[in-house]
Amino acid sequence: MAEYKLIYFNFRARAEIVRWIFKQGDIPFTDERINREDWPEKKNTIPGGKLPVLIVKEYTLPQSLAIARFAAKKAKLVPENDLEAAFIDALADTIYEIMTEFYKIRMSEKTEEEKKKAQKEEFLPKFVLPVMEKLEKRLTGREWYVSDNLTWGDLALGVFFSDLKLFDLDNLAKYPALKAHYEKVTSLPRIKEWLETRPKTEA
Ligand SMILES: N[C@@H](CCC(=O)N[C@@H](CS)C(=O)NCC(=O)O)C(=O)O
Repeated sequence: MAEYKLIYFNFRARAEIVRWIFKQGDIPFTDERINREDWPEKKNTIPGGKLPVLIVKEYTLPQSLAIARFAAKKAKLVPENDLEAAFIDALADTIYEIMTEFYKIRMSEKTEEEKKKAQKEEFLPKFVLPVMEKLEKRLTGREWYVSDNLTWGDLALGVFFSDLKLFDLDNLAKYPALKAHYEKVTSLPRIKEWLETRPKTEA
């Protein structure tokens, strides 16, 4: 039996980064996906009542980014340099904040038309595009996001940009360095295989 069990809903959302890290690290894990209808009962059994959680031995670890960081250490995808490691944490927090803004719009009471308008006129210009401009500069002339090696920061970017169509941005054509980086990350054999075989879900 795998040493780790990731429990989440049948979505990519807050758990997908952990799945990419385990896959890239070639670390076996159980990818348990809870059906929405089973959640009210299951919720009572999860300390904190939120997903994802990672089951490690008798412990239940909450919070997607804490889980990602733990998995990345196991997968040797955290740089030894503390400052570089902190820059990856900052990147992960930035992506997390962007996604939180996106979910705020998606879960709001607005009509679908109003949501699309808010995405296009507020969310993209305020939260996404400035970050993409900065990342484009950062990645120009660089192999990876920090250090000379692949880290979980690169995987976090890969996960984020693989879902651009959620924001109605369908490609990275205007960002050549981001595009090249994305292609490199998604061509890593284990990530490529995961992208080809993972469950197809709406988000
Ligand atoms: N900060 C937490 C957020 C966890 C969270 O809000 N999870 C949502 C799904 S994305 C959830 O469990 N919702 C079901 C509920 O609250 O009953 C994390 O990143 O793990």
